[in-house]
Amino acid sequence: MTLEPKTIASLAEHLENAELQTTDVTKITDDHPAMDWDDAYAIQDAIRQRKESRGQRTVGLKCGLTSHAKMKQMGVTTPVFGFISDYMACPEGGDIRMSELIHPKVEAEICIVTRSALRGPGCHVGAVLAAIDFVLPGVEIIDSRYRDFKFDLKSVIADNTSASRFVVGGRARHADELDLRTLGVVLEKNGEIVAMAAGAAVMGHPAAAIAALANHLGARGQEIPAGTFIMTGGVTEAISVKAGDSINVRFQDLGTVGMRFV
Ligand code: 0L1
Ligand code: MG
Repeated sequence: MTLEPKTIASLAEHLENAELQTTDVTKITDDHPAMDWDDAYAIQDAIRQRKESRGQRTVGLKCGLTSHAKMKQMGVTTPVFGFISDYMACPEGGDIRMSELIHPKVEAEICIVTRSALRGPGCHVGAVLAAIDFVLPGVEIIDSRYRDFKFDLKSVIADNTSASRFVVGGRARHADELDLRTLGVVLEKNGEIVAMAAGAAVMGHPAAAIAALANHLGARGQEIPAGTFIMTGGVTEAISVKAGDSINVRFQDLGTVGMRFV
């Protein structure tokens, strides 16, 4: 780590204020170019502690930048990991208020809930499949606090990987009823298809994203506990939305997840 604890705390406050006040900021590595990966995750952890100390519960984990389409869109080659809080959950088929967001984009994501704990190093797709309780379809609404989504990986990790809102819906299924690699996803905006992909777009298999998360946490002496809700990352590139837009995502064998931006 290169940053002092007080700098980590003040960057966490700076980024969380940007989220809560719906204002964009410039990427934090501009002022802290020597910041390393541990600093970035320490700032994210400090944001999580700030939320939890106000009574907001952490209700899941997220993998980001896990598909080639997303990596290409953002010009990166490494996945990132974050957390989601209770207030980020929005009802399926409901309205999402643009006034609470800066410049949201939507991502269609295959989500899972674990039945048993997963711990790296050495976690792999087989171990993940054995640990999945059920699979459900979701949409993540990302909203980078950085102006025009201009950031580098360390800045975006510190900003809790742009986590903002999420919607789950459709029909939960057991993993052994599905082939997560060939599971098709069609994303519609205002009734028109704007993106489509299959589960394999996510690191070859969505379970590989969860294995990467377990290995990331394992390197930090942590695990994915049993009963954890995890979003495996957008299968396609992220799609910008504005007030008045309706999003509907059709997941093969899992049903549909929809929402409207108002
Ligand atoms: O969930 C994601 O893939 C987002 C990761 C952060 C980068 C972004 O804001 O696009
Ligand atoms: Mg995402």
